[in-house]
Amino acid sequence: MAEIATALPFAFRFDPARSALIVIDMQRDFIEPGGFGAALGNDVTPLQAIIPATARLIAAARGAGLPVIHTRECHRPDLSDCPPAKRDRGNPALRIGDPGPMGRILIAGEPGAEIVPELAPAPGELVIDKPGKGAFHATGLGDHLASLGIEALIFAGVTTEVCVQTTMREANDRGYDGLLAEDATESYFPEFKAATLAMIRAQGAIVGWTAPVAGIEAALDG
Ligand code: TIU
Repeated sequence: MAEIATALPFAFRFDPARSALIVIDMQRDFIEPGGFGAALGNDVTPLQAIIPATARLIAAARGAGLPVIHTRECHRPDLSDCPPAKRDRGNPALRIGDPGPMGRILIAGEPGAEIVPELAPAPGELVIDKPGKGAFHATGLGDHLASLGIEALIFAGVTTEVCVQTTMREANDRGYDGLLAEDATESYFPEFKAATLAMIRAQGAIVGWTAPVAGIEAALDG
Protein backbone atom coordinates (compact mmCIF):
# COMPACT_ATOMS: atom_id res chain seq x y z
CA MET A 1 0.00 0.00 0.00
CA ALA A 2 1.05 3.59 -0.62
CA GLU A 3 0.11 6.57 1.50
CA ILE A 4 -0.35 10.25 0.75
CA ALA A 5 0.36 11.81 4.12
CA THR A 6 -0.60 15.33 3.00
CA ALA A 7 -4.09 14.30 1.90
CA LEU A 8 -7.13 15.80 3.59
CA PRO A 9 -9.17 15.16 5.65
CA PHE A 10 -6.66 12.44 6.59
CA ALA A 11 -3.94 10.32 4.98
CA PHE A 12 -5.02 8.52 1.79
CA ARG A 13 -3.96 4.88 1.60
CA PHE A 14 -4.16 3.16 -1.78
CA ASP A 15 -2.74 0.25 -3.74
CA PRO A 16 -1.00 1.68 -6.82
CA ALA A 17 -1.55 -1.62 -8.63
CA ARG A 18 -5.30 -1.09 -8.23
CA SER A 19 -5.41 2.63 -8.95
CA ALA A 20 -5.87 4.81 -12.03
CA LEU A 21 -5.57 8.49 -12.90
CA ILE A 22 -8.54 10.15 -14.60
CA VAL A 23 -7.83 13.48 -16.30
CA ILE A 24 -11.11 15.26 -16.94
CA ASP A 25 -11.84 17.44 -19.96
CA MET A 26 -8.51 19.26 -20.37
CA GLN A 27 -9.84 20.43 -23.73
CA ARG A 28 -8.84 23.44 -25.79
CA ASP A 29 -12.38 24.86 -25.69
CA PHE A 30 -12.34 25.08 -21.89
CA ILE A 31 -8.71 26.12 -21.41
CA GLU A 32 -7.23 28.07 -24.29
CA PRO A 33 -7.73 31.77 -24.99
CA GLY A 34 -9.98 32.01 -28.02
CA GLY A 35 -12.00 28.93 -27.08
CA PHE A 36 -15.61 28.39 -26.03
CA GLY A 37 -14.99 29.07 -22.33
CA ALA A 38 -13.24 32.33 -23.08
CA ALA A 39 -15.95 33.31 -25.58
CA LEU A 40 -18.48 33.01 -22.74
CA GLY A 41 -16.54 35.72 -20.89
CA ASN A 42 -14.56 33.47 -18.55
CA ASP A 43 -10.95 34.17 -17.60
CA VAL A 44 -9.12 31.01 -18.71
CA THR A 45 -5.79 32.05 -17.17
CA PRO A 46 -6.27 30.00 -13.96
CA LEU A 47 -7.17 26.92 -16.01
CA GLN A 48 -4.08 27.31 -18.19
CA ALA A 49 -1.98 27.61 -15.05
CA ILE A 50 -2.69 24.02 -13.95
CA ILE A 51 -1.25 22.49 -17.13
CA PRO A 52 2.31 22.05 -15.75
CA ALA A 53 1.15 20.42 -12.49
CA THR A 54 -1.24 18.20 -14.41
CA ALA A 55 1.59 17.16 -16.75
CA ARG A 56 3.72 16.25 -13.71
CA LEU A 57 0.88 14.21 -12.26
CA ILE A 58 0.38 12.35 -15.55
CA ALA A 59 4.11 11.66 -15.75
CA ALA A 60 4.15 10.33 -12.18
CA ALA A 61 1.19 8.05 -12.87
CA ARG A 62 2.78 6.73 -16.06
CA GLY A 63 6.07 6.20 -14.24
CA ALA A 64 4.33 4.16 -11.53
CA GLY A 65 2.42 2.09 -14.07
CA LEU A 66 -1.05 3.48 -13.29
CA PRO A 67 -3.50 3.53 -16.18
CA VAL A 68 -4.09 7.12 -17.32
CA ILE A 69 -7.60 7.74 -18.63
CA HIS A 70 -8.52 10.99 -20.38
CA THR A 71 -12.04 12.30 -20.88
CA ARG A 72 -13.52 14.84 -23.28
CA GLU A 73 -16.93 16.42 -22.94
CA CYS A 74 -18.28 16.30 -26.48
CA HIS A 75 -21.18 15.15 -28.59
CA ARG A 76 -21.81 13.40 -31.87
CA PRO A 77 -22.03 15.75 -34.86
CA ASP A 78 -25.76 14.99 -35.22
CA LEU A 79 -26.27 15.85 -31.51
CA SER A 80 -28.16 12.58 -31.00
CA ASP A 81 -26.43 12.19 -27.63
CA CYS A 82 -27.12 15.76 -26.47
CA PRO A 83 -30.39 16.15 -24.61
CA PRO A 84 -32.25 19.33 -25.60
CA ALA A 85 -32.34 20.16 -21.89
CA LYS A 86 -28.53 20.43 -22.01
CA ARG A 87 -28.32 22.28 -25.32
CA ASP A 88 -30.91 24.84 -24.29
CA ARG A 89 -28.92 26.00 -21.25
CA GLY A 90 -26.30 28.69 -21.19
CA ASN A 91 -25.75 31.42 -23.73
CA PRO A 92 -28.36 31.13 -26.53
CA ALA A 93 -25.83 32.60 -28.98
CA LEU A 94 -23.22 29.89 -28.25
CA ARG A 95 -24.97 26.56 -27.87
CA ILE A 96 -23.47 23.07 -28.14
CA GLY A 97 -23.15 22.27 -31.84
CA ASP A 98 -23.09 25.91 -32.97
CA PRO A 99 -20.08 27.22 -34.87
CA GLY A 100 -17.62 28.50 -32.26
CA PRO A 101 -14.14 29.99 -32.28
CA MET A 102 -12.51 26.52 -32.54
CA GLY A 103 -15.05 24.69 -34.67
CA ARG A 104 -18.48 23.44 -33.66
CA ILE A 105 -18.81 23.76 -29.88
CA LEU A 106 -18.21 20.53 -27.93
CA ILE A 107 -18.53 18.33 -31.02
CA ALA A 108 -16.27 15.29 -31.36
CA GLY A 109 -13.53 15.78 -33.92
CA GLU A 110 -13.58 19.58 -33.82
CA PRO A 111 -10.35 21.38 -32.82
CA GLY A 112 -11.87 22.84 -29.66
CA ALA A 113 -12.85 19.40 -28.37
CA GLU A 114 -9.26 18.14 -28.49
CA ILE A 115 -7.13 17.80 -25.38
CA VAL A 116 -4.52 20.56 -25.04
CA PRO A 117 -1.30 19.42 -26.73
CA GLU A 118 0.77 19.68 -23.52
CA LEU A 119 -1.37 16.89 -22.00
CA ALA A 120 -1.83 14.75 -25.10
CA PRO A 121 -2.75 11.14 -24.36
CA ALA A 122 0.07 8.66 -24.88
CA PRO A 123 -0.42 5.83 -27.37
CA GLY A 124 -2.61 3.17 -25.82
CA GLU A 125 -4.19 5.41 -23.17
CA LEU A 126 -7.96 5.36 -23.08
CA VAL A 127 -9.75 8.54 -24.18
CA ILE A 128 -13.42 8.63 -23.26
CA ASP A 129 -15.82 10.94 -25.06
CA LYS A 130 -18.64 11.66 -22.63
CA PRO A 131 -21.94 13.38 -23.30
CA GLY A 132 -22.56 14.27 -19.66
CA LYS A 133 -20.74 16.08 -16.92
CA GLY A 134 -19.97 12.81 -15.13
CA ALA A 135 -17.59 10.40 -16.87
CA PHE A 136 -19.57 7.29 -15.88
CA HIS A 137 -22.85 8.41 -17.44
CA ALA A 138 -23.43 6.81 -20.87
CA THR A 139 -19.81 5.66 -21.27
CA GLY A 140 -17.86 2.44 -20.88
CA LEU A 141 -15.76 3.81 -18.00
CA GLY A 142 -17.31 1.63 -15.28
CA ASP A 143 -16.82 -1.59 -17.25
CA HIS A 144 -13.27 -0.59 -18.16
CA LEU A 145 -12.28 0.08 -14.55
CA ALA A 146 -13.89 -3.19 -13.45
CA SER A 147 -11.93 -5.10 -16.09
CA LEU A 148 -8.70 -3.64 -14.69
CA GLY A 149 -9.63 -4.38 -11.06
CA ILE A 150 -9.34 -0.72 -10.12
CA GLU A 151 -10.31 0.29 -6.57
CA ALA A 152 -8.97 3.83 -6.18
CA LEU A 153 -9.07 6.81 -8.52
CA ILE A 154 -6.97 9.95 -8.63
CA PHE A 155 -8.68 12.86 -10.37
CA ALA A 156 -7.45 15.97 -12.17
CA GLY A 157 -8.99 18.33 -14.69
CA VAL A 158 -11.64 20.95 -15.21
CA THR A 159 -13.85 22.32 -14.01
CA THR A 160 -13.59 21.41 -10.35
CA GLU A 161 -17.22 21.90 -9.42
CA VAL A 162 -18.82 20.66 -12.64
CA CYS A 163 -17.32 17.68 -14.49
CA VAL A 164 -14.70 16.77 -11.89
CA GLN A 165 -17.00 16.86 -8.90
CA THR A 166 -19.81 15.08 -10.75
CA THR A 167 -17.42 12.29 -11.75
CA MET A 168 -16.01 11.97 -8.23
CA ARG A 169 -19.51 11.62 -6.85
CA GLU A 170 -20.40 9.02 -9.47
CA ALA A 171 -17.24 7.10 -8.54
CA ASN A 172 -17.95 7.40 -4.83
CA ASP A 173 -21.39 5.87 -5.24
CA ARG A 174 -19.82 3.03 -7.22
CA GLY A 175 -17.50 2.14 -4.36
CA TYR A 176 -14.22 3.72 -5.45
CA ASP A 177 -11.93 5.66 -3.13
CA GLY A 178 -11.34 8.99 -4.88
CA LEU A 179 -8.67 11.63 -4.42
CA LEU A 180 -8.62 15.00 -6.18
CA ALA A 181 -5.29 16.64 -7.05
CA GLU A 182 -5.71 20.14 -5.62
CA ASP A 183 -3.34 22.00 -7.94
CA ALA A 184 -4.26 19.97 -11.03
CA THR A 185 -7.89 21.08 -11.03
CA GLU A 186 -9.41 24.51 -11.54
CA SER A 187 -12.60 26.47 -11.97
CA TYR A 188 -13.56 29.72 -13.66
CA PHE A 189 -14.86 30.66 -10.19
CA PRO A 190 -12.27 30.46 -7.37
CA GLU A 191 -14.94 30.32 -4.70
CA PHE A 192 -16.51 27.27 -6.38
CA LYS A 193 -13.17 25.44 -6.41
CA ALA A 194 -12.61 26.20 -2.73
CA ALA A 195 -16.13 25.10 -1.84
CA THR A 196 -15.79 21.89 -3.83
CA LEU A 197 -12.53 20.90 -2.14
CA ALA A 198 -14.14 21.58 1.24
CA MET A 199 -17.30 19.62 0.52
CA ILE A 200 -15.39 16.62 -0.87
CA ARG A 201 -13.38 16.30 2.36
CA ALA A 202 -16.23 17.17 4.73
CA GLN A 203 -17.80 14.72 7.14
CA GLY A 204 -14.80 12.37 7.18
CA ALA A 205 -14.20 12.25 3.39
CA ILE A 206 -17.85 11.90 2.48
CA VAL A 207 -16.97 12.19 -1.23
CA GLY A 208 -13.23 11.56 -1.00
CA TRP A 209 -9.84 13.11 -0.38
CA THR A 210 -7.77 15.98 -1.79
CA ALA A 211 -3.98 16.37 -1.91
CA PRO A 212 -1.33 18.47 -3.64
CA VAL A 213 0.37 16.98 -6.70
CA ALA A 214 3.70 16.95 -4.83
CA GLY A 215 2.25 14.59 -2.23
CA ILE A 216 0.84 12.28 -4.90
CA GLU A 217 4.19 12.27 -6.72
CA ALA A 218 6.00 11.37 -3.50
CA ALA A 219 3.65 8.48 -2.83
CA LEU A 220 3.95 7.16 -6.37
CA ASP A 221 7.75 7.47 -6.33
CA GLY A 222 8.11 5.59 -3.10
N1 TIU B 1 -15.86 19.84 -18.16
C1 TIU B 1 -16.72 20.66 -17.55
O1 TIU B 1 -16.61 20.96 -16.38
N2 TIU B 1 -17.73 21.20 -18.35
C2 TIU B 1 -18.35 22.38 -18.09
O2 TIU B 1 -19.28 22.76 -18.80
N3 TIU B 1 -17.88 23.12 -17.05
C3 TIU B 1 -18.27 24.38 -16.68
O3 TIU B 1 -17.81 24.82 -15.64
N4 TIU B 1 -19.08 25.06 -17.44
